[in-house]
Amino acid sequence: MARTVLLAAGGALVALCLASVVGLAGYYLANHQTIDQALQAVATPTPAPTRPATSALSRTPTPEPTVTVSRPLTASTPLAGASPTRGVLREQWAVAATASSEFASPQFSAAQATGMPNTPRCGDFETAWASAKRNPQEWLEVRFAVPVRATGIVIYESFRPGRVVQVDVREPNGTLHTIFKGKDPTTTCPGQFAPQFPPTPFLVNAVRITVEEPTDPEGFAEIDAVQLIGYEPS
Ligand SMILES: [Ca+2]
Repeated sequence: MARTVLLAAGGALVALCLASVVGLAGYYLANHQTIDQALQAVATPTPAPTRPATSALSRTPTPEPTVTVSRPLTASTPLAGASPTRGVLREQWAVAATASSEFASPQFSAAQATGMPNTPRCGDFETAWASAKRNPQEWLEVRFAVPVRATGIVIYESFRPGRVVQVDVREPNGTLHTIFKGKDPTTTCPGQFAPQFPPTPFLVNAVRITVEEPTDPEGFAEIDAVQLIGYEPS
């Protein structure tokens, strides 16, 4: 009888211990689940309020104030496979300029077409050359520091593009040679008109660009910068 009682008491004790373990485990899991949920809530930030779509759609698109170089060659880069006698391919910006007329000075003067492009975007900006009013044709002539055998010209048109009708290159001795005459295909603004041609058999240190200026009220063609590409004799 006493043995039976002892066995029953032992069984009850074991059951009590098991119940305690199960209870503690449940408490532990329940609390850890809560902690995990709390950690997850901290790690996941509350999403920012979504702006109404109309706020973006109602904005007027603004052109990017960038000027893309159509031929990303760097100055003094040897041309792969070229004959050494051709020298080094150079890209250079104008260092001086004159024009048939200037809308104003120093704003809109010929000098505004020297150096790198600096007109922020398409538009009537004083950082580009603009001719005076109502002349059917006007010209801009830019000069470069290093005479080269020219093989390309990049004309940065920053307002009313597509009006170049002729491009001439000038030898250091003053002789002019026409390398383009026709319809400027540039339609984007700002845009680049970039005639390319075989290396000239003479050195070039200046470029003359002729533009047509219709007598309509649309405004003037404006040129922001001019780049000369060619081989500097070694
Ligand atoms: Ca400029």
